[in-house]
Amino acid sequence: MSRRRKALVAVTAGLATVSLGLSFTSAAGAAPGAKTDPNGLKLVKTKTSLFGTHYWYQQTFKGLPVIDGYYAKHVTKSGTTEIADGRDAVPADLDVSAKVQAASATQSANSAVTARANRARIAGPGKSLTQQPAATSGAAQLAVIGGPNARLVWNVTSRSTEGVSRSLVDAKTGSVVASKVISDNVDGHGSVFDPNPVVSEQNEKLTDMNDKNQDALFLAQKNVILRNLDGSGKLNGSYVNIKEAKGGIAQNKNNNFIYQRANDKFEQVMAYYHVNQTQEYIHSLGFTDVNNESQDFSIDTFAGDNSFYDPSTDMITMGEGGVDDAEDAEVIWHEYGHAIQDDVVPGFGESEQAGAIGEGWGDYWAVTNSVPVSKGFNLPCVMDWDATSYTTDEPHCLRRTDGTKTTDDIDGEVHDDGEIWSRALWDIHQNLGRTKANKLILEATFFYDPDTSFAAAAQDTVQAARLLYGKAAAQTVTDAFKARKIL
Ligand SMILES: [Ca+2]
Ligand SMILES: [Ca+2]
Ligand SMILES: [Ca+2]
Ligand SMILES: [Ca+2]
Ligand SMILES: [Zn+2]
Repeated sequence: MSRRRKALVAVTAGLATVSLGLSFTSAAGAAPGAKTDPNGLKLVKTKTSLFGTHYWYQQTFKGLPVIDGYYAKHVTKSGTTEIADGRDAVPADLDVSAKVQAASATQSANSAVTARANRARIAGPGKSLTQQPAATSGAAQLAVIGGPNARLVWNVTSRSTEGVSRSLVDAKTGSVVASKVISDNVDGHGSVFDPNPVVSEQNEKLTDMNDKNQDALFLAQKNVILRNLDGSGKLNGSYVNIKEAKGGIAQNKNNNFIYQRANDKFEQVMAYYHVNQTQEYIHSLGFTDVNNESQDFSIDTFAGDNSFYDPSTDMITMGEGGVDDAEDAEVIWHEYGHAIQDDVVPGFGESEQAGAIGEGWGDYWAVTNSVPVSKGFNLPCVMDWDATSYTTDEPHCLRRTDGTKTTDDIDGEVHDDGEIWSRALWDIHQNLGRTKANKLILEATFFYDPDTSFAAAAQDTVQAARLLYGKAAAQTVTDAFKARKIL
């Protein structure tokens, strides 16, 4: 967008007239030379400095904000007033009824942002062929551009791999007038358990001690880079948004989020890091539309020893009973597994067997995400650290993915029956390898019915294996489900 020069300044003392150095037209009829604040200005902020008070106004036109149109009044303690006038002239007859719908403007804006982000990657250093996620966006707002090309626009805020972008879409013609990155994605620093202290320290004797800091647990912490943060100084980014948290949301303007486990903010960092990791992994498999959004989390806000995904609010709540659930990445990944299925198959889990598939998949997703960092330690054991609070046998596991249940053992409880499903997935993982297994299982999920059965979902999985990797792989997958008496 081309902009004309801003900030013509008039200085007055006492009651002298404010002189505005540019011609200005607005429906509200503010005229040059007005003694008081011109109409069409909305006070947005008042700041106090050593010298005085600073009033910042947004220029408006027929109630809509004028993009980049500002007006500031600096009133010093000695009684002088200084005006910084950054208003743009808007023709009084400009029509402010949109011809283009908000949704279609949003779509155009997101396409422009996605295209630019992709060009930047190809041109940039260390070019990567990994497909990048498309831009997502918040609500579109009507606004006005002033100046020589005055027009009505939709102001669309989008999020992409480049960060947060602002696009202006002509509300009459639908063309994208301007689009720019207003805040880059940034890297932060954090400290986490990965996946949990029992596994990383290979120590089944560790205990919670009511969330106390302990040397052994401090040693289990690992310093990590927190990628894809939006730069707001909060744990908010492309794939994760810590929306609510006991004791308040972690904030640091330099994006440093280093805490010990007794600090509840540690769990916020855990959720951010491990969900970002798992989304980067999903993208590395080629998927660009698997819960490809900033997943909301509510951390340590449930006193019971349970965590849950609520499809009605699209929020994951992490409980703090026993070991704080978010101290174990496998609890985070299990819940995220539910969010994935709800995103890919709207309303997923309507039948008991679909519910069991959800639980089995969540356990499997926890385990497969642990594989790269677990050095082979008790891989099929689910939630090794969280389970120290409520199990006595070693290894401590909430459930396992290498059980021997078959459909003969169905008891109608989704977590119990989920072990039938997770074992089949784990066999596929063991026999075809992690990458192939996760690619075909994720692909198959897109074909599930919300009220699917073990057998129908197994058929979808066999079909995905056949199309991706051929007959032999399909046979391996079939065998895994046959061993569970699913097929
Ligand atoms: Ca904790
Ligand atoms: Ca717990
Ligand atoms: Ca606790
Ligand atoms: Ca584990
Ligand atoms: Zn679950």
